[in-house]
Amino acid sequence: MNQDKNTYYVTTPIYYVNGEPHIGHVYSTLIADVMARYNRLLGKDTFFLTGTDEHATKVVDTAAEQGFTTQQWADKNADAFKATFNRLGMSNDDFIRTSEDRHKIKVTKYVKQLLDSGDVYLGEYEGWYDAGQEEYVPENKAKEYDFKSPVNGKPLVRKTEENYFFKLSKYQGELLKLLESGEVVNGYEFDVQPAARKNEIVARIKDGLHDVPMTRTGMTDWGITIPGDEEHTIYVWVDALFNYLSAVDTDERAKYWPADVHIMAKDILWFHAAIWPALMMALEKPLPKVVYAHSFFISEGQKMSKSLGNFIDLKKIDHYVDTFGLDALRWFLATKGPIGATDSDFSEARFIEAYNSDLANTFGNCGSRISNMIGKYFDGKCPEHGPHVPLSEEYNDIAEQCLGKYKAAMDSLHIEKAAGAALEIVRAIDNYIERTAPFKLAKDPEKMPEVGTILYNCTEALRVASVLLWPLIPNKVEVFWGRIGFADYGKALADNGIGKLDQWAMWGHLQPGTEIQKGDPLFMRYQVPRK
Ligand code: ME8
Repeated sequence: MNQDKNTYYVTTPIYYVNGEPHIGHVYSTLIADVMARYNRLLGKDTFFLTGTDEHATKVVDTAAEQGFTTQQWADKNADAFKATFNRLGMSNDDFIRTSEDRHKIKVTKYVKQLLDSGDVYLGEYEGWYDAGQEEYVPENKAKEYDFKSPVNGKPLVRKTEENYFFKLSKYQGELLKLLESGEVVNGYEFDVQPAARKNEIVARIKDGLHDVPMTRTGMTDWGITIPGDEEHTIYVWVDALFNYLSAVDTDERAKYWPADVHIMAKDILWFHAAIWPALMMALEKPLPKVVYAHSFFISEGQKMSKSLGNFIDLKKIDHYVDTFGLDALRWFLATKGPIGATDSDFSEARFIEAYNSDLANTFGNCGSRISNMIGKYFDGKCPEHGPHVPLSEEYNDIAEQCLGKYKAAMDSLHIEKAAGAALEIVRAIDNYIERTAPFKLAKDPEKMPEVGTILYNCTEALRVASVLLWPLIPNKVEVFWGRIGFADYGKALADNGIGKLDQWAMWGHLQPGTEIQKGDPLFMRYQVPRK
C-alpha cells in the first residue's frame, strides 16, 4: 500500500434506479464533490466516482409496474441521476452503471477468483428475509424486530435456498482487530467514521460474523451470473459493492485504489464496514481507508415521506436552486446537513437563516462593502499596501490560522467546521473595518495612504477566504475572482490547474492598480415574503 500516494479517491453510494434522485442522493454526492474539489485544490490527483445500482429485483418490479422493460426503466432513471448531478455542478470524474459491461466483466472475474480461493462456496441457506430490502435479517435481529421489516414493517419471510456463500466468518478476527486497534493489521488499514457508527459496527462484529449468501436464483436475465453456474445470479449488494473497484480496475486508474473514503448514510454502513472490507481481504486487495456514514436529512421536522408532502424531490430541489441559487443549496447541504452522528432538518426556515447569515450578510456583504469603498475612495482601483496600520499583523495571523483550521477540518470531513474557518476570516475583515474605520479616516486626505493599506488588506483577506470557500460555493467564488482580477484562477481550475491551495492562500497576490468591480451583490439578502 502506498502511504504517501498523491492520489485521492472518493465515492458515493451507487443509487438504485427504481426512482428519480431526491435530496438524500444529492446530499451524499455533494459531500463527495466538496471533498473532491478540496483535494484537487490541495494538488492531489483526484478521482470522484458516483453512479447507479441497477440489478435489484425492485428495479425489475417497478419497471414492470410502470410498463417499461427493465433496461428502459434503468436507462431513464440513470439519465435522471446523471442530468441532476450535472445540473447541480457535481464534478464527478465518472458515472458507473452496474449494467455496463465494463462492470459486469470485472465482477465475474472477482467472483471467479473467490470461487477458486474457496472464499465463495456452494451451500444451503435458511433464514428470515426482508423482501423490501433484499436482505436476510440475522435471527437475533429478526426477533428484535418482531419478525417484521424494520424499514417497511412488512412481515419477514422464512426462506430456504441453495446458495453460494461468502466466507465472511473467516475475516471476523482481522476486521475486529483493525477497527478496535486503529492500527495496521497484517498490512491492512481500515477505519469507520464517525466514532458512534464505528462502535455499533464493532459491537455487531463481536456478536459474530456468519458466512453470507451471495447469490439468488430465478432472475438470470437481469444481473450477473456466477461463473460456471448460470442458475445463480450474484446478489445485488455484492454486485454493487464491487463498483468501487471495477471503475478503477484499469491500467490508467489502478493508482486510485484503495479508495480514500466511501461516503454514504448509516442505512448501508454494514455492507461497507463489514462485507466490503472482507471481500477485499479475500481478493488480497488493500482496503478502503475510511468508510464514512453520515446521518439522514429529515424534512420540516419529520421523516421525509411522499404522503406527508414533505418529500424533497427534484421539483423541490429545483425550487431552491431557482429561488436562492445553486451555491445557496450547496452551502446549506454542506454546512447544515447530517454529516455527523445526528439527523438534520431540511427546513425552509433553516435554509433561509443559513443563506442570510453566512452568505448574504457575511461573504456577500463583505465583498460589497470593500468594493464600494474602493470605488468611492480609489476610483475602483486596488490601492497600494501603504504605511503600517495598527491591527494589521494580528489580522494577517488570523488568515493563516484559519487556513490551518480549515485543512484539519476538511481532512476529517468536518466540512461545516472548515466552512466556519473560512467565514472566520470574513468576520475578522468586518471586525477590522469596524476597528480601523477607514470610512472615518478617509475624511482626512492625509490619511488616504492608510485607508489604502486597510482596503488592500481587506480585499486580500477576502481573496484568501474565497479560495477556501471555493469547494463549497464554486460558482459565486469564481464570479468574485473575476471581479478582483483573478479570473485566471477559475480558468486554471477548469484547465485542471490543481494544487493551488497553499499558493493561492498565501498573502500578497493582489496587485495594486487592479480594477475592483462592484457588480450586483453576490448573495442578495432574502426577505421572507409576508403571507
Ligand atoms: O442503498 N438523508 O441505494 P439508495 C441523507 N443502491 N442521505 C440519504 C437519505 C436521507 N434522507 N436518503 C438516501 C442504495 N440517502 C444502494 C447502495 S452502494 C454499493 C449501493 C443517500 O438509492 C445516502 O447516501 O437507496 C444513502 O446511503 C443512499 O442515499 C441510499 O441510496
